[in-house]
Amino acid sequence: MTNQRSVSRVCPFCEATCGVIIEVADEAILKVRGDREDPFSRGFICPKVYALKELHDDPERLRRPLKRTPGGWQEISWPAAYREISARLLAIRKKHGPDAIGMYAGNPLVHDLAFLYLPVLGRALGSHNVFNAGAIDTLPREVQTGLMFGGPFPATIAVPDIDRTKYLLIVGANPAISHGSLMTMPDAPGRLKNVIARGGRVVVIDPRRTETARLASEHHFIRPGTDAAFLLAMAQTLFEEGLVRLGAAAGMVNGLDSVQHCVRDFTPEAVADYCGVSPAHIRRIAREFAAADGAACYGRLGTCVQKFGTLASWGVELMNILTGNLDRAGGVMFPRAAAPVTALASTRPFELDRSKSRVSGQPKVGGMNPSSAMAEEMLTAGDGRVRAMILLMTNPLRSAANSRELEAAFRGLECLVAMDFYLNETTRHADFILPTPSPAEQPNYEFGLYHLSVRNVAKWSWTAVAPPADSPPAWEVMLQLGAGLLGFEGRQTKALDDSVFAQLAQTAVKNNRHWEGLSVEEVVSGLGDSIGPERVIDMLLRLGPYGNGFGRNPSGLTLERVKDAPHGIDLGPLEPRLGEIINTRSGKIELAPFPMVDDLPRLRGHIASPAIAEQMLLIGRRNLRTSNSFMHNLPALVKGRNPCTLQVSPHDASRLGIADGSEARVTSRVGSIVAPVEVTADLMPGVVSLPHGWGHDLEETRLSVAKAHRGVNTNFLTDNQAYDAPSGTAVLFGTPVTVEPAPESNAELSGPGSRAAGR
Ligand SMILES: Nc1nc2c(c(=O)[nH]1)N[C@H]1C(S)=C(S)[C@@H](COP(=O)(O)OP(=O)(O)OC[C@H]3O[C@@H](n4cnc5c(=O)[nH]c(N)nc54)[C@H](O)[C@@H]3O)O[C@H]1N2
Ligand SMILES: Nc1nc2c(c(=O)[nH]1)N[C@H]1C(S)=C(S)[C@@H](COP(=O)(O)OP(=O)(O)OC[C@H]3O[C@@H](n4cnc5c(=O)[nH]c(N)nc54)[C@H](O)[C@@H]3O)O[C@H]1N2
Ligand code: SF4
Ligand SMILES: [Mo]
Repeated sequence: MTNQRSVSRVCPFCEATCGVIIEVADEAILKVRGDREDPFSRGFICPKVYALKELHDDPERLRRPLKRTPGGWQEISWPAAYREISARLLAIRKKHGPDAIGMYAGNPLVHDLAFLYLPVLGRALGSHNVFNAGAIDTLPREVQTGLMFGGPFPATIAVPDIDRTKYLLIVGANPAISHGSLMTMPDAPGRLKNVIARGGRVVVIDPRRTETARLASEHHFIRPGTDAAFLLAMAQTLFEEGLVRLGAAAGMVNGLDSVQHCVRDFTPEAVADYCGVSPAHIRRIAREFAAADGAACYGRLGTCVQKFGTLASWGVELMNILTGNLDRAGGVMFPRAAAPVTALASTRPFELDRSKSRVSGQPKVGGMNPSSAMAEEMLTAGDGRVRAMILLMTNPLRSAANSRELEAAFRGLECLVAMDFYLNETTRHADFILPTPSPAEQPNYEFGLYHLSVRNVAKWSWTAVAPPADSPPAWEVMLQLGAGLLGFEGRQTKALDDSVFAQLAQTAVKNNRHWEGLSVEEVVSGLGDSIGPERVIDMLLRLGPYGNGFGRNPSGLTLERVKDAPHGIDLGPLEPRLGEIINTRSGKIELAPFPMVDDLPRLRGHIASPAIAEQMLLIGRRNLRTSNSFMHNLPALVKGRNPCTLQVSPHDASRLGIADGSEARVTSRVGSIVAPVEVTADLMPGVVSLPHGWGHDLEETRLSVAKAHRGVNTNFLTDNQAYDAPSGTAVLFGTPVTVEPAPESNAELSGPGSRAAGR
């Protein structure tokens, strides 16, 4: 008898949290469709959603642990894997100390409940060599909001109130394709169109005329890496023209005079040539922004993974604060998460680390080294050298800057443990690959993203199909790896989890501000016999602002109540709550923190340097149908035209003598690759664009579909020594390159790694 059912959940493949219905018969996924009854997404989905089925069905997805042996890969049992891994790691730690084992977690972990167990594993590891994946993504924003509001991230991120705004200024983000980031909103294209439909404006600032730009009221090209100057020139205009109004932030800020002083020389005229945006446009956009009845400035990767990521993020925030749009309907607002994960975080105000990374002195944040320091920390001898790594759902040999150097570094490790379900470019170096179930086989609650959503919502994701009987979820694997490092290898998961939970409950009760008289014992006994992250989420929901307060508010939320609403619960539009957010030492929003002020001379130096304007700059590009590097083995998502092309403007193409459809060699300080050329007027002259996550040409991987759609790896070009000074974030956008025609014969000389030659 077939057991047919419809399972409701949230799609885990980007930050939009679209509701989906998965049609299942027995343990087969028949179909995935948008959930029209989801109050937040109302049926919207994008093509990536099919990866729920395709990933599940992929015959090359690993289902059992693999161990490297002299005779090749060998399947082993989970208990054997835990036992052998703990023996190997403990031996390395005994000989070389705790810093000899590093750890690095990638993007998909954010969408897995196991993310809650990352600090647990981190503590068991006790190493200074934890590497920060934020340093190829969100870190400048984390540092900027941390310094201004006091943290913790992500609770201090104010998101555009997109459903009410009258003016949305998008600087360096492409939500029509990415579907939003640090801004959770299903149906980004629809919401953008609605801003215009209600008489508002959407203005896009981007070196590429993007899919978002096409939906917008207006688009301006900008030279990569110059946004900080552009945004500070708008702030200067606000001061000069008497347009500064603090609104809800009045009386809650420090340093307004300092900001005025800092931006005085960033006049629109002084920065226009540098940015490639005319002074008239800069002034007009600043005036319109200030005059709008609700305006929101939003920046994402284009203002983060660039030369001045922290300053550009500061500029974005200043625009919102100086025009009174912080904490205002139609401006930018702080979501109120039903399960506030920040209850588990430190309440100490955010500070930048004083120590730097061991080898090249890159900035550390939150005790973590930036991902760009990974290779050198493995390759450079001395105390604290990394000799073993634990990777959690990441493919740094395709996603991190200067991935060719990482290749050598990973090859030289004494032990590599990768929790991953593909044998790919990175995991091929592993000694143990630990595949956790496919997303459809696991429950989920997007606790992190609901801190960033444009409406307050709560939704449980149900398991669609049962995982194989002996296939532990990622949180259990992490718990067992941690136990192994503490010498508790072989202990029962429940016993381990109870002691972890007791600690989490202690922190949560200590941080609790909602409910009087709550005790740890009450929390622990109130959650009965449950286990794992579900128990943690249940605690957070009960303790949270809509919670039942462990009986103090009987009609409030519990996990059971959330589960009882299969399509999700809408908790209403964003509401003002600035007073609850500020967590700085001064109790005020710090408008001019010293790390920003101290970085201004670097920006002024860049503006004054004449050579800058001559450089050809490489930026990235995202693909609607795949996410980062791990969906390229799914036939439905990679069929059709090759998206991995080098986009070049017609002006540059004719100047350089490269034709559409030909091949070009692109060379940076660290590497050189050959890529097919697409000539398009969508690119600003002086800028070329190549997507990331490709370059699947290595024999040893088990990715036969991806190999047939290999593309080239742009991170052979990005430079791990180029980073944003305050945060240590890699410059992935704005890499100086030379571009030249690639004669067929030259291209054939290229070595492994998508016809790329190291230099
Ligand atoms: N040049 C350039 N580089 C970039 C970017 C850019 O724009 N330009 N973007 C950067 C950004 S923002 C990010 S977030 C990073 C992303 O880079 P990564 O964090 O490395 O993410 P992915 O490339 O998607 O690799 C995810 C890995 O996790 C595995 N995986 C996926 N889902 C699961 C799962 O459910 N369980 C298990 N066990 N394994 C899973 C996949 O097999 C894959 O190996 O790339 C960064 N790199
Ligand atoms: N379909 C799809 N969706 C995704 C992903 C994916 O791989 N595919 N990845 C997910 C992840 S991990 C993330 S972090 C988000 C990212 O979400 P977004 O940041 O919205 O995505 P990007 O496409 O990287 O957009 C960055 C934009 O900045 C522009 N840009 C580059 N350099 C500069 C600059 O110096 N200044 C300015 N002003 N603009 C610049 C680029 O042209 C690009 O349009 O997307 C997520 N969603
Ligand atoms: S936009 Fe696409 S990838 Fe993102 S959650 Fe929705 S369906 Fe999934
Ligand atoms: Mo990302």
